[in-house]
Amino acid sequence: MSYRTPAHRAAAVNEVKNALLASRRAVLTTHLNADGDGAGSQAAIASWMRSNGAEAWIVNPTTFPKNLRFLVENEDWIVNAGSRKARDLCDSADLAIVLDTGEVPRIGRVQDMIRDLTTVIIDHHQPGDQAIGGISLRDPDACATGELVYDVVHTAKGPWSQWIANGIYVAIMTDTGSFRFDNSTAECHQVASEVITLGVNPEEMHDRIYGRAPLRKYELLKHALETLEHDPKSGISWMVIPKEPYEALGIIAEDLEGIVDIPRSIEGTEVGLLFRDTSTGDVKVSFRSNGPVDVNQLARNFEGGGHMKASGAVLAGPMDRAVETVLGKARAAVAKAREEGA
Ligand SMILES: [Mn+2]
Repeated sequence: MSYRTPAHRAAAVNEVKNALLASRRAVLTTHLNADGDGAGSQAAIASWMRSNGAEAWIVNPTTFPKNLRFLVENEDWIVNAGSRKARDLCDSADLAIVLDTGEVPRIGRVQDMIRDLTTVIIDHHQPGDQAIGGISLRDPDACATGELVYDVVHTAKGPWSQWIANGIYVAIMTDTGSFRFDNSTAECHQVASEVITLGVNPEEMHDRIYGRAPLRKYELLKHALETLEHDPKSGISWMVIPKEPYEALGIIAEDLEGIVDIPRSIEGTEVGLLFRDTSTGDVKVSFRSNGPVDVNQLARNFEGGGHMKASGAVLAGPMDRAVETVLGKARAAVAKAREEGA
């Protein structure tokens, strides 16, 4: 059985495809701290638009992750948002494309730069209350934004390239936790199958993303594991990334990828949390749910958000108070979910 774009989003896919094909110069952006889905989707769209003769530039609110740069066909397409070139590109572009988020605060300083441009949004998050306006392809049923990008290129009948296929594969692989999470649907595997047929090497992609951690990540983990806690009564497990070793070891955001899976994977855990002290004094929190607790709602208590089973938020410090505040809301969310399930 080969893949077909789900009927409920076919019209939106078509509209977005037409907007992308009509553009001659587009600026692509994604959320703060791009992940494999945001960056992979950007890489795929950029290569596809370039092969159609358009210019596509990547302008992100934060640095494009080093470990995902191999996905971008030409690194010159990545432009620092703080640069003159980025401002000139945004001024002369005819389209902005926002990938893997649809909310204003999530694109940081890029919001001001693309304010006057016609905007396309391709995203699979639950809608929030500060939506970016424009031509939208939003579907929380999609396992990843990469699945929606596949729909767009598929509907346009290509042209396909290795670059497009790799970007889509990595988008889906990373957002499904390597095809483990409950968004690993039949459709998601079908799209993966299609892009493998187009030339993706799954072993190589997995190795490039997960098989090459810098030593500093594990040096940091030695410290973080000392903070690991589990509350059997509430089913909440949490861990803190301490500030001193984070800074001393030269840790960067992408080094933290996957670490939240440690508290989450403890037996009896319903909600796993990872806290990090930032240099600005704010505390970043990652939320993961193993069961019925909707951590998108939980994160929204703190003006964050994401998905039902994976989300994030930023709170004011200090750490002790942030941990207590979040644990309080998390315990209430677990109690509510248990009540509703009983
Ligand atoms: Mn995503």
